Amino acid sequence: PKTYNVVMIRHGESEWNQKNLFCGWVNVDLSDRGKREAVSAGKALKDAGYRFDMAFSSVLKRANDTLYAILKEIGQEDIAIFKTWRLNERHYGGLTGLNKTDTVAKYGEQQVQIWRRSYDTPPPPITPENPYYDTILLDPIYNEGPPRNDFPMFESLELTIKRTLPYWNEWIVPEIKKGRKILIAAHGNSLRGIVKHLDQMSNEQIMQLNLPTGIPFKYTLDENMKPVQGGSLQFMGDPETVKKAMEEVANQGKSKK
Ligand code: DG2
Repeated sequence: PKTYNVVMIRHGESEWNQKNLFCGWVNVDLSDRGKREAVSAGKALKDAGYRFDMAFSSVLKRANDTLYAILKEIGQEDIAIFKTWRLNERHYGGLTGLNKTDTVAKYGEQQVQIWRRSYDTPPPPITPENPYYDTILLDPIYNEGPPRNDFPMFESLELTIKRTLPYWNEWIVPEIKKGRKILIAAHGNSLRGIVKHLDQMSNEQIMQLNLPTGIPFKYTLDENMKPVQGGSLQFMGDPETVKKAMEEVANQGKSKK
C-alpha cells in the first residue's frame, strides 16, 4: 500500500523562549542556540538523505529562519516556500510578553498549565495596555491575513486548530497525496494541533505533549492520512536528547526551584 512521509519541525529556540516569555504572535528572532539547533536539524535531515519538493511555514521569522537554515544545509534553497498566518503560533492574548516563571509565581503552576496546555481554556485577551498590542496589530506580516474584522485577541489550542486545520486539509494534504515531499517549519502549538489531529488524540492526551525546539519529526501516513500501523510522530534525534528537550519545555511553566 502507498504511504507518504511528511516532516515537521518546531523552530529552534527563539530569543523569547530563551528569556522564558510568552510569545505567540510577536515576531521575534531565533537565539544563537536556536540558530545552531536549526543548522543541526538541517544536518540530521541531510545525513538521513531527505529531499523536499516544497515547504510550508508561518509568517513568523523564527519559523522562516529555521526553514532557511535547513534548506541551506541540504542544498535546497530553491524549493517553493508557502507562508501563512494559519501556521502561526497560538495567539497568547494577555499573556503575551509576560515571563512564564513570574506568571507561575503570580497565578500558580496549575493555572499556568491550564493556559499553556488545556485544549479549550483560552488565555485572557490582549488589551491596548499590553506593550505588544500595537506591535502585533501593526506588523505588516499580518497585511495578508487574518482579516481585520476577525483578528484574534487570544487563542486556545482549540481556536488555533480551527484556523490551522483548514490550511492543512486544503493546501498541504493535496500536495502530500500528489506524492510531493513536504517540510513544515512552524510552532509548538500550531504543530500540536496538527499532531492532535493526525494521532486522533483526546483533549486530555494532547495536554501532555510538549514539542521540543529544533528537532525534526516525521509521520508516515497512509492514503487516508492516518499514521501507518498505529504509528505516531517519530523524532529524528536520539531518544534521551528528545526526552530532555521535551522536559525543558514543560519546565518553562514550573516555579523556580
Ligand atoms: C511559544 C510556546 O511558542 O509557548 O508562544 O511562547 O513555539 O513559537 O516558541 P513558540 C510561545 P508554550 O505554549 O510552550 O508556553
